[in-house]
Parts: sequence; structure tokens; C-alpha cells
Amino acid sequence: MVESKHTHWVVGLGATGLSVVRYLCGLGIIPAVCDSRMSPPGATKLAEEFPQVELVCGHFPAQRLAKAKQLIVSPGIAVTSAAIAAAAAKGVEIVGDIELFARAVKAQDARVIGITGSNGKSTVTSLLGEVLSNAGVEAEIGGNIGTPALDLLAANAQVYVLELSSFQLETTTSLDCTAATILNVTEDHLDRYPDYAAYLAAKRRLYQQTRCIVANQDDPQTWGDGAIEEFRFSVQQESDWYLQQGHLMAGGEAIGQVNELQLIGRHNFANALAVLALAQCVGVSKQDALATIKHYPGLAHRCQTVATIKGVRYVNDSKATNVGATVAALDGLTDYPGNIYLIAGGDAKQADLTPLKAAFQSVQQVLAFGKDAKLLVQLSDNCHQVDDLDAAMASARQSAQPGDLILLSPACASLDMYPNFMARGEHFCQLVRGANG
Ligand code: UMA
Ligand code: ADP
Repeated sequence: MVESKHTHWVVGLGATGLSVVRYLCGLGIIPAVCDSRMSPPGATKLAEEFPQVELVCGHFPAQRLAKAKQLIVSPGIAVTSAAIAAAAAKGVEIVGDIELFARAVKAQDARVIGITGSNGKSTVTSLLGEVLSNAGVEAEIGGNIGTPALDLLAANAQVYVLELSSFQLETTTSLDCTAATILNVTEDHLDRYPDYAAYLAAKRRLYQQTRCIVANQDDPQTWGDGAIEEFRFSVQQESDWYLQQGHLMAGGEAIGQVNELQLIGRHNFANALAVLALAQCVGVSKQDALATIKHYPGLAHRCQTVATIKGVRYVNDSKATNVGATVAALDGLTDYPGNIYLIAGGDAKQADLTPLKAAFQSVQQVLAFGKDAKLLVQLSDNCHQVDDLDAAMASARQSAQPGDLILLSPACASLDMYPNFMARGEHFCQLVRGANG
């Protein structure tokens, strides 16, 4: 007989798993935890803060999981993993941390805004958070952007702004968002999904859990089915919120100019329009929202100018971990007067890289490094393989003349060579500082 005293199992012990343990223990439920890694990142904290909680490392105890009432699965683990699928087949409830958040937040008099999409989620989430706070709304931001959603609940906020990944949406059914958006959808995470349709379907689950949709007019995959209220934004055509000859337009009226923003690039103008639309859904006026949007400097590692040294501009876009983000970065630079040297590569996550082919034509040279460098080199004659970021930087710097630009926008995840995209971006910044000597 397999012992099964635990009704709740927390599967995965990263930031999410720890937040779930904290939440359940606060309710008086003592869960057990498992992680397929031998030394999960949360192990020390768990032992210090919750010594009463059992931790199983190195595997998922399938037989014990199948006897639980509920598994709370972290986003980094596929629910199709054998042990989880087997438990589900036995009738065990499979949820994620966002689902627990969705159920718990119903007890508060709060509104929730859900933000997903392949790119722009963190920018829109953090900017909307600032817009709401500056407008006097008690707002908390979290989810995929960093702070696990359950850790926000204690704040008793008026509005929770959640960045939601497709992984988190797979295990969520009960959100009741005041407004939600899918900003755009391009290929990503195909190492985790059987195909693109499955990835898109995970994102679209959000629209079954909202009272109002904010969709991207320029990307039909983000549109609702007409069943609920919907507003749209566009950088290409007239819409509810749109861009026209450098003006931000709302219902046909110019409300500001993009050259008043610190954010640069058309993709960021789309993000600004999405924020305006979402802010309006929770009662913040366009004038108030715009006052904050104008001064928002953007997040680190997203098309961020690090320095201009000896006339060469260095831009860190390390967060470009998929093809769509790099295409957006290069689209935003089509009018750049000098030559562009692009540094790209890493783990392409089985994505189709062909959209980069046309984008590479607008740059002088691409220096490719990392696991999938060879795939990039096959795309274009101006793409050359180098050993690592140091070598890419040395090569780009040797060629760049005053007025040129060196852009790190990898189109790939960093995990083959770095702990995360931040470490990759910081390495780039360090190398830039070295160029000052
Ligand atoms: N892992 C195992 N075995 C386990 C548990 C995890 O191998 O038993 C591995 C996973 O494959 C993954 C890593 O550990 O590579 C982290 O997984 P996790 O679910 O424990 O991650 P958390 O630390 O809880 O962080 C997660 C999000 N990470 C992922 O979805 C992979 C964080 O988003 C998020 O900030 C955090 O919850 C709080 O909500 C990061 C991310 O990379 C930034 N997200 C992806 C993205 O943006 O592209 C979706
Ligand atoms: P996410 O949280 O979805 O990863 P970020 O705001 O962190 O989004 O930006 C990730 C990458 O995508 C960066 O390289 C950024 O320049 C780019 N990006 C931001 N907004 C958009 C957008 N609306 N469309 C395409 N790319 C974008």
C-alpha cells in the first residue's frame, strides 16, 4: 500500500512552488512538495520557513501523486508529464498557482487585469501598474513578470495586474478579469507544445475568463469571438486606439504624439495603446494614463540604449528570446541612418527562424553564437558564426564606425549559456563598458 496522507501536492519548487506552500500553510493545509531536480532552487528556504513540509527531490512520486486530491503544478512543468497525466487520469484535480489566486481573490473587493501575448507582456504590465498607481489606484503587479500571484494577495489591492504566460493559462479556469488582452501571438515555446495551434489555444483560454477584451487589430489571432465587449488597438489602421502620422489616437481624436514618449519603436507604441485601453477599462482617463506613459523609460534588457561610445551606439535587447521580438526590434530601426551589427543566437526553442531572413537584410552583419548559431547562419550570407558573446562583440566593434549601432537581440533563449536573459544582458553591458577604455 502506498502511503498518501497528503491531499495537496505542490509540484515544482521554484518561485511559484514556494509561494503555493506559503499560501496553503497560511490556510492551515500542510502540502507535500516534489521537484524532479536533485537540488531545487527553493529547497533551503523551504527547510528554513516550513520544516514541517515534506520535500521529495529528483523525481515525481507518481503513485503518491495519484492518491492526492489536488496537484498545484508550477508553470515550468508540462501537465503532460507522465506522473501528472497519470494523476489526472485518476481524477486528481490539476491546477496552477494562478487558479488558486483566481479562487482566493473572489473574497476581496478587487479587480483583475490579465495580460498575455508572445511579446510586450512585461512592458504592458509594468507600465499599466505605474499608470494605475499614479492615478491613485492601489495596484499590484505580478505573475510571470516575477512576483508570484499568490504573494500579491496580502496587499488587498484595488486592482491586480497579472502577466500570464501560456504555461500559467493552461492550468487556469476561474479568473474573472475586468479586462484582459492577448497583445500578439508569434511562435514561441515550441519545445513545450506539440504545435503552434496548441500554444495559441493556451493563450486564448484567457478570453474565456474576462468581461472585456482588449485585442490587437493588426493580429486577428488576438481577436475575441464577438460574445463580449471588445476594444482594439492598432499601429497600422484606424481602430478604437491607434497610431496616425505620429499621433496616438483615441476614437478619432489625437491625444498625444509618439515623439513625446521615452519608449521607442512601433512595437512600444502598440504597447502604449494597449495600456491606454486597459487603463480606461478600470476607469483611468486617457489624459491621466498618458501623463505616466510619456515618462515611462521602459524596462532594462528591452531595446535599451546602454551607451554611445566613440560614436557607436550599443543597444541591449537581451529579452528578445523569440523571433517576433527581434523582428520588432529591427522594424523599429528601419530608419536608422548608420550600419547595424546584430548579435543573435542561443536556444531557438525549435522555432521557425525564416521570418528573420528578411529582417537580416536590413543589417550590415549578424554575429551568431550559442546552441543554434548554425541555423541562423543558414538564413543569410551576412550572418557569421562566432564562439560566444565576447567574440561577437569583438568582431562587431572592429567593424563598427561612428554613427553605427551594435544591437544584442538574440531571437533565442539564453539558457544554453546563461542562467537567464538578465545575465546575458548584463554580460553585454559589461562588454560595452569595456569598450570605453
Ligand atoms: N523544473 C524542473 N523540474 C521541476 C520544476 C521545475 O526541471 O520539478 C524546471 C523547469 O523546466 C523550468 C525551471 O525549472 O525550466 C523553472 O520552473 P518553475 O516552474 O519552478 O519556475 P518558477 O521559478 O516558479 O518561475 C515561474 C516562471 N517560470 C516559468 O514559467 C519557466 C517565471 O517566469 C515567473 O516569473 C514565476 O513563475 C512567477 O510567476 C519566467 C519565465 O521564463 C520569467 N517565463 C516564461 C517566459 O516568460 O517565456 C514562460
Ligand atoms: P514579454 O514579457 O512578453 O517577454 P517584454 O515587454 O519583456 O515582453 O519584451 C520582450 C521582448 O519583446 C523585447 O525584446 C521587446 O523589445 C520586445 N517587444 C516588446 N513589446 C513588443 C510587441 N508589442 N511586439 C513585438 N515585440 C515586442
